Amino acid sequence: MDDLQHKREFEEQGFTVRRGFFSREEAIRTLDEIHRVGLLTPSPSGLNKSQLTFYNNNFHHSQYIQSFISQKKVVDLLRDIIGPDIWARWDQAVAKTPGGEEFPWHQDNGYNQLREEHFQLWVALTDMKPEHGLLWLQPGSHKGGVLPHHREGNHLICLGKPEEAVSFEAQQGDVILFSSMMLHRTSPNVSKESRWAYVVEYMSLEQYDPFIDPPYFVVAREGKPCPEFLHNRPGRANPRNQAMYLIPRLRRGIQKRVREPLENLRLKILQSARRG
Ligand SMILES: O=C(O)CCC(=O)C(=O)O
Repeated sequence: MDDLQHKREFEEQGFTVRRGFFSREEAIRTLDEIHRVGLLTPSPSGLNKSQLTFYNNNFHHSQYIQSFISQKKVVDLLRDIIGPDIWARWDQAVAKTPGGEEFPWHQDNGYNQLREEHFQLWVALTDMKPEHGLLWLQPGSHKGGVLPHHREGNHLICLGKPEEAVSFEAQQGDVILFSSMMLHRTSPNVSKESRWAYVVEYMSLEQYDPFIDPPYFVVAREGKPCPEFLHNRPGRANPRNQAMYLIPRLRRGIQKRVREPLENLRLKILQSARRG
């Protein structure tokens, strides 16, 4: 398939598959780096569950990962679909060790509360056969907007049972680029080996995310790698973006400027009352 066909496939199906996009060596080196960063900067994720562990925001702590996610072949793949100017809002490595449960059907917009589509680069860091837990996608489901989800424990589950879903066996280094609106799940790991995926979430520099704190990692400008951190939130100059997130921004402002200081004051008063 040529680049145009991959672009069409993405538009129609909501995903495109690139086998052998990274070499086994690159996948192994990246997994080593994720272990290193995870040990240095442990930050437990709210999504963790028994044998399922998420390691978030690795690129903030690793120059190797910054280069990995902004290298030329990645930018070439992304720019046909996202456009020439790109930033990375988030990344996560997902470890599913033996006995790891299903990660149920959801859209990533259900979790992050963003209203627009962004773009998920999913990388197999280990080989994935059915027994390790596969990635399942519902082709075309990115076209229906953000669907209702309900909460079960710390996970969200999309209502409705996808029909005609497809699963992907993968080898280390295979890549699937999919829409954040795509309905997807991963199946349980019933093998004796750990399964690792790495997901980077990209947006156009014109797109806005009111929920992520600075600095913001720019991946490409004018279709070329341009790794750098910015302090100013991408897309903030556009009044449409500001208007779209008016209520969540107000809520966040109240949380940061009123609720958190009040809670800190309450804790200080409690501590000094206990001491005195
Ligand atoms: O288990 C995985 O590989 C991916 C989990 C997932 O679906 C997600 O992070 O959105």
